[in-house]
Amino acid sequence: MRIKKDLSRSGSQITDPALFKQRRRLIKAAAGSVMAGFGIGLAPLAVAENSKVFSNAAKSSLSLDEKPTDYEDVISYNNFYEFGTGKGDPARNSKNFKTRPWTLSVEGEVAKPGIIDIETLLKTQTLEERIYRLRCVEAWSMVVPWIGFSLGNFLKQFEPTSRAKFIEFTTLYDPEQMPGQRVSVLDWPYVEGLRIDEAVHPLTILSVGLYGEILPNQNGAPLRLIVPWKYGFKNIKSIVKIKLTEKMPNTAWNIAAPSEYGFYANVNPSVDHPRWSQARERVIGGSIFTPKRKTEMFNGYTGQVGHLYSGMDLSRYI
Ligand SMILES: Nc1nc2c(c(=O)[nH]1)N[C@H]1C(S)=C(S)[C@@H](COP(=O)(O)O)O[C@H]1N2
Ligand SMILES: [Mo]
Repeated sequence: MRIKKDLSRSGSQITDPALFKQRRRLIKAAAGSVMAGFGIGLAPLAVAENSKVFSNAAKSSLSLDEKPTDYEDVISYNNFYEFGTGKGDPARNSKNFKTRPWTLSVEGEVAKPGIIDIETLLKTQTLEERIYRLRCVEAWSMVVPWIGFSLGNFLKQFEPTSRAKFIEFTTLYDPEQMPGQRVSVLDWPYVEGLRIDEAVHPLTILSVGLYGEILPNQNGAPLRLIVPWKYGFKNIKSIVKIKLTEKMPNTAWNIAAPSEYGFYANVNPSVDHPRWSQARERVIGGSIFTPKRKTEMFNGYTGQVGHLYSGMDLSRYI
């Protein structure tokens, strides 16, 4: 169920530091209630106006009914090569990353291209909480309560043309702020892409927050993609440009290692990465005794997205 909200009143600005500790406690409490299955989502987080907390995000029916990974793990175990290749680097090196002012350009095969300010975007989109598993191609996974909005709904206002077959996303290029971009581990800026039917699927969201708060820098502030049936690298962070295209766009990891990373990158336990198995995944936040879990086809969404790939050989179109 979707609930209409007035985002102009309960919007999302900057946290009063005094609220920070209280917010952390509330976040923990909210996580507990999700675990207990009360389904009250983030309702307890309505702490104040002008806080960094999204008190207005209704829990989506598309959410997994699962206990999220601990907040501390979600914000300290990251892949964001712009801030370093170690899992702890993004949290350490993105502290001063400036996410305001920030604009998103929507261009290419659209009748009405536009540049939209992040604050306008936050005020005009219907935000929801979606608990989704993020499954990294490195064979680990975590469950995150994302805050976001439907990419398909968002795109409508730009009026995609009939030639729009694909969509290309681009991360900010700013080596001054992003030390990783001074090293040529990837061909910067990070780019990603989806087929248009994947992009407008109701499961696909642009995320602006997690655990009820504004997206931490290391998780891709202020705006990142979440496509829950695909490997983590599709979920491009800190997006500044969305371009609708006729041709299949390049993707950062496909450019870097075409034999290892294809365009589709659907979670698929039966297709190994050339250097390791994808059959099982390590659960982030577990102890060394926590058994790995079985990887699910399409990360568990076969019923919702399997039809998008009917007739395609998924061992070839990786
Ligand atoms: N711009 C950019 N986006 C990125 C990455 C990156 O290095 N740069 N890493 C990807 C990978 S490999 C994963 S697994 C996810 C990790 O998201 P998280 O840190 O929020 O868990 O972000 C993806 N998005
Ligand atoms: Mo990843």
